[in-house]
Amino acid sequence: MARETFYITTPIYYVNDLPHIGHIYTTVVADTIARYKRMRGFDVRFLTGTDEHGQKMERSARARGVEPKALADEVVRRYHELWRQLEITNDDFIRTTDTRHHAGVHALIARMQAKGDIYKGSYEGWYCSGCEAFFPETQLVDGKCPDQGHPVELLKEESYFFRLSAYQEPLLAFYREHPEFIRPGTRYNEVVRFVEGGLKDLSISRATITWGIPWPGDREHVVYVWLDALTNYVSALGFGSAEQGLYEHYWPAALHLVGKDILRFHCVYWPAFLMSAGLPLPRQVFGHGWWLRDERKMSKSLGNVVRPDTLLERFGADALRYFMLREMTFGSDASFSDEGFLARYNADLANGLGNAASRVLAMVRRYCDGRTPAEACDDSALRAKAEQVVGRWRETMDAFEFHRALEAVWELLAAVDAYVNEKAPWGIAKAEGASSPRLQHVLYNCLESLRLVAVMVSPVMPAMSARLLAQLGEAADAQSLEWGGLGTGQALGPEGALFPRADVEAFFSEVKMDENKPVQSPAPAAPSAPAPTPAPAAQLVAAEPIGIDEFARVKLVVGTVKLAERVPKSKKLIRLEVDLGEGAPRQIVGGIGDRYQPEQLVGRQIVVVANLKPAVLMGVESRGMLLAASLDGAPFLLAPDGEVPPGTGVK
Ligand code: ME8
Repeated sequence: MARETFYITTPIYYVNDLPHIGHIYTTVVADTIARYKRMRGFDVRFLTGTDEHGQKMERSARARGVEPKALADEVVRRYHELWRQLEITNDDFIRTTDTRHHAGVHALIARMQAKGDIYKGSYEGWYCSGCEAFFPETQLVDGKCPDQGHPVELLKEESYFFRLSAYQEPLLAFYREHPEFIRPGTRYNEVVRFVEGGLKDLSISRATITWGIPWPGDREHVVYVWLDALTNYVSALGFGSAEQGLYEHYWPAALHLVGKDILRFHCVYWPAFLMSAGLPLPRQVFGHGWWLRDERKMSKSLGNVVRPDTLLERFGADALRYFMLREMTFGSDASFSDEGFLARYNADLANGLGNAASRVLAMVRRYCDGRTPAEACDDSALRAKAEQVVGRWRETMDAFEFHRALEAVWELLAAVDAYVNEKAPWGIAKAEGASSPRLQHVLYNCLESLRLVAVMVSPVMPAMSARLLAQLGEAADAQSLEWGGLGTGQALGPEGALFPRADVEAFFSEVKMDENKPVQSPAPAAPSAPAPTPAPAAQLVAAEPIGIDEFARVKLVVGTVKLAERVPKSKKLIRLEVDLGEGAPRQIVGGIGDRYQPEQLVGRQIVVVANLKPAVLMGVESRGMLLAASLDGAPFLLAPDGEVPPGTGVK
């Protein structure tokens, strides 16, 4: 029998700036659902990608002096890298600059034209380039865009229009017949109210920008970026091309996963376009909440985003994925903070999961010679608890209640702990010897519970799940959720802490150092003339120009490193004693220990900011800062081109 298909998509992300935690969130949730559905036997297709056209992109590229496509290529490279690090299992990655996508957009427009839904007119009104959306004057809030408070500008241009007004009633009828189309329920009500309020025809072309898909048959216009972008969901399946097999197999989508900021585009415009084109509508749009910082949505335009690099680098993809799914009630807003992350990391992962696993595994090594007990045991309260948790996990995963699914799994971990305390295997070993069947049964029950935990967390923490399964001697992709699946008498795999405890103090002092570095934004160098060699992963510093006087206030000097040693308990920090020609050497702490060994530094000349206010880093005072080029977070020390006396000025 053919397996049921499950086509899941994320929004395609703008490439005017680097990805942040919000983009990661949607993509990680989509990946978790895709992995879960695959586990449940669905024929899954998972799409993500990038939205590369439009006014915002055209302007961002212009401001950096580069071509939009070059900026897009650079940011897309970062997206690919990030999705690889986060173990995202997308089957395809669509870019709206792909030729296959253009074909899909033209095919959709042709169908809408054939239906008589497109006409030419003149648009006059307000446009928000932050949201790439038109707003009637009555909707503006304090003269700004009502959705996100971006500035708006008055547009007056010739435009093609889509008869959106004709779809008000069909849309309302569709929502009534398919209440599951919009989730969660509160968002369903918002959308219905919005449509009941009346729909105006929608401008779907732009004549004053050029960075877009040319309007079919009219070179003066490009396609409005949202009509362009939404079509990705079908163009990625080959809609509009000669090869439509994937489209026929997977469309309509089972789930468009989006943030609540773009619900209207997905629940009003997109179904109306599809109705006009005579194509089936997606089965569900889920609008999740926002990660907030200081009570405001984190967004590139607001400049308050959390970039994932530090957390990912220090704690790995699994920890970040876990935090996001456990902390946010899917559908509601939540606050993102490093403190919150570290607290959960230590409590749930290092302590809860890590300790339970290492405690049980250590006993099996000790009492069972490092092999799973030879005999399974059926009758225990732990088995009843595990089966109840598996049931709840399935129900809550099916309902996309990830935090509750994880809560259930952690209940099982707590039950394992309580069971160990109650049964006291060490007591049994003492009284009855290590070969006691009772001892073997108790340990089997604990191991089997851990195996179920590993399988249940696999959609969220794939790498950790594989590691724990390997430690239990199981295949890394074992998936059975039936009690008793653990092999008997099999050798345990390699030891090792699943999540080493985080030193919160060390983390914050190192992060503070990183924050002193300038914020970088992507921009390929060499604007127009082709460079003979490609510019290195070029990132221009987005900074305000300063005068020479301001620069002169920074005292840069050359110093010779006399001593270098690691700061205890820190991965990155190295304490240096540097001769700056002042008599006594200066103590400077640098975050360069990832790339340099202390012994490589002694005798070397470096460049130092000599008049920086002293700072204390992990308890060590630093009286200056060394300079290094930073490539993807890795430091490359700066030095003069030939040896100069210590204290020589740099200008
Ligand atoms: O809107 N919290 O792209 P975009 C949670 N190109 N999720 C967030 C978030 C936050 N603070 N900020 C962003 C676009 N997101 C269009 C989409 S689709 C045809 C075109 C996530 O780069 C969330 O999924 O602005 C949101 O919908 C998406 O990023 C917006 O990304």
